[in-house]
Amino acid sequence: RVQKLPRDFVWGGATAAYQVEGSTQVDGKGKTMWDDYLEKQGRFSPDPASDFYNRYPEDIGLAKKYGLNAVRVSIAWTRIFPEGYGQVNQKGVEYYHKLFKECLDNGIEPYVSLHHFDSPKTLFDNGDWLNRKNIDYFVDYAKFCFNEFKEVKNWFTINELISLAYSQYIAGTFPPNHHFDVTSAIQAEHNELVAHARVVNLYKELGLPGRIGLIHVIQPVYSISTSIEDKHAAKLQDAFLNKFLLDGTFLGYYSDDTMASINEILQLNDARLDIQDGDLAILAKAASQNDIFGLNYYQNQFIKAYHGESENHFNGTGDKGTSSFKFKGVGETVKKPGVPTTDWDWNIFPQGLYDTLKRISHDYPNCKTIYVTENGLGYKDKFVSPDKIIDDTPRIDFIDQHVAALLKARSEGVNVQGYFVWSLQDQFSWANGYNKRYGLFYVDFKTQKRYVKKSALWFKELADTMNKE
Ligand code: BGP
Repeated sequence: RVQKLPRDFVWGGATAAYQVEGSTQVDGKGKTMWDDYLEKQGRFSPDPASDFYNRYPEDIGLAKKYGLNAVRVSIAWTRIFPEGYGQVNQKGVEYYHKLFKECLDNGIEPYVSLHHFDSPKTLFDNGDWLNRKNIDYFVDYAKFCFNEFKEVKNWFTINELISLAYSQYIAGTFPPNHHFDVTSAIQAEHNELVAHARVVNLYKELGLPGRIGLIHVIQPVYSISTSIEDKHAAKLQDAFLNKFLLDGTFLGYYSDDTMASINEILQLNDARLDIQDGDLAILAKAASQNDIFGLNYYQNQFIKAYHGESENHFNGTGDKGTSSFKFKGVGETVKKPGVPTTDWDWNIFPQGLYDTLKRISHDYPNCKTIYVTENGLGYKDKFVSPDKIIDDTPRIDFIDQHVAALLKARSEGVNVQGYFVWSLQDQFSWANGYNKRYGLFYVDFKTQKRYVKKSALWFKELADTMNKE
């Protein structure tokens, strides 16, 4: 068990605008790529989600009461620019000023992302990140936010570039639901990296006093066996999921080793990547200018070689054992006996967090200060009665093991300064809906009442150890 947190450790809870705010159609908000899609799909609605648009004072109050000193929130691009560009929506601007004030008045530091999976519909319809014009619009939006929200001192450009590209174009679980469209996936990642880098360069040119970075989710990939074939599969999958993006962010170029793997994947899948003149200079300039890195970590992957046609099944319902993923010429994800999994088939593997922290600090000296910006357990929490604390012991065990892995890496010199649990309160999950809960606080989505879970009490206990000798 973790006994004590380091002095001045950032101890936070994470949210994302579209997953908590609700109020998707009010006060001038523009549509995102999700609104019509979810309505048509008919499985679940993003309204009212956790009604954070109205109930943020209550949730920030809970955060404070249970010892948190930071929250991650994102700005909904379409509250600021309903069309993605052009006319500013003043009501959206006011909302975020109020939210940040509420945080700061309560001693909670807001860590703010500009893009968390919620592309404006107008831009999405024109190709989203595959359209280079999107990069310009994103830079304009970022510039507006930097000038407007001076109270924010910690910025992240984009959340989880791989998850967005992968879910949109490989797994097919986010709109526009392409399957194994490798060209689009790799191109979207590259274009998002350029967008991130341009925003970082702009932030530094403006001489702003805060810190800026981006967030990657890392899924470390382990070969299931010692065979040369399986090890090669793991190397390819790692390049595709992790190394391409880490190189682009912190080296400012894609190393020969990375490109050898990426080119092999592209060739096998009849795909290509277009790097335009000037892109690499932009990446190179930004690489050493990131102040902070947000690492999201949930799980690792075990891989074995696979040469058949690509196919996958996504477990978005919590029916254990139903997921599968086979990527032509790359590999197939497999389970490893002895490694527990969640109901959604995610491995529970804290060692992967330790390995990832060590790897990044070793391989990427430009990555100076790390925060674990998401980690947590999707779980079917059971509500018993209003006066009973909800028992989520498996979540406490999960967080405890991961914080221990973080502190071990830190004790060995990795500069990791904080931990944000996913998530602050129960919220909407993109491809899973509402039965996959992550919060420290239970939300009854019908009444919007909040109830404390055992994990919140545990969080508070550890918070109290922070600044004691
Ligand atoms: C990350 C995202 C979050 C969040 C979380 C849990 O990839 O940044 O937005 O949803 O994963 O994932 P899920 O909701 O699919 O269980």
